[in-house]
Amino acid sequence: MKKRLIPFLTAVCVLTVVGSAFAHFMVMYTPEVALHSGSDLDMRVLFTHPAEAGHMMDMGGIEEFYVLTQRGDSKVKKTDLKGYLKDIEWANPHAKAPAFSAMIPKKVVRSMGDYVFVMKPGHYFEKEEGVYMQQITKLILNVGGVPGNWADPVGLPCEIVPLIKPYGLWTGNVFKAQVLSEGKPVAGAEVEVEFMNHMPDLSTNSMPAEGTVEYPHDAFVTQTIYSDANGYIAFGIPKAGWWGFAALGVGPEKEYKGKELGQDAVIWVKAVDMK
Ligand SMILES: [Cu+2]
Repeated sequence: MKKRLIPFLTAVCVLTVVGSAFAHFMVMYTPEVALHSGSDLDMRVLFTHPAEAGHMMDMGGIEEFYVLTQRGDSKVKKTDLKGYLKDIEWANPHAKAPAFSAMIPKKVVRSMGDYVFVMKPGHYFEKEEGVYMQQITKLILNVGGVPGNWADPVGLPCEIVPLIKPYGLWTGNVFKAQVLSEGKPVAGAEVEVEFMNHMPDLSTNSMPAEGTVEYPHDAFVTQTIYSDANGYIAFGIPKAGWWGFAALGVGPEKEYKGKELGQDAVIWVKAVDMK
């Protein structure tokens, strides 16, 4: 779908392409993942199609939200963050849905090292396909440049574990990672990759109608890669900004309320241009 269509056409497109050309992505977002020093973190959690700002979905609440903090050889510290969640409505130009904000105070993000944020949403029912979806999502942030547990599996039902420092990516780097289900590599996992084409606006809790990338063809909107025999994926990052990776249906739970469940593993990374 071409971007910057007149609003009426865009609305029609959204109605016709939902569930086909664009991928659903849980988004856990804060503007910066490489921090010089500890500070308050303004976060948002929403369920959308990041390549096009129209469609929003109700994630069904949040079951788990926490951060694992670690640096050097120190012990991993787990901090529950559910108490910081606030209900909001995320309103894109053509759709809105319940979402969450969280102002995580500096006392949580104070010391140097890595911060692995984990968010497990509730269940979303995709009516068109008659299936439930649950995307367990990670976002990894660093304070002060001293590395920590970014390459360690969290131990989630399913997850994408980076093999390249996920908060220090240049444009053009290859993002390499391993897809795990219950700690074991998943061979041949289908992984969807999307660019955050409409940057979230934290002041209005919305994404702008205008994207930053023009797609020449629908095939470019959602990139698809497969994990190899040992569960590894590799993706050359072509543009600065935010990139989401979703390994589809790799989680161990396959059913919810008598219906098929797709349990996905999602990770978000940010790439920066060399200047
Ligand atoms: Cu969707």
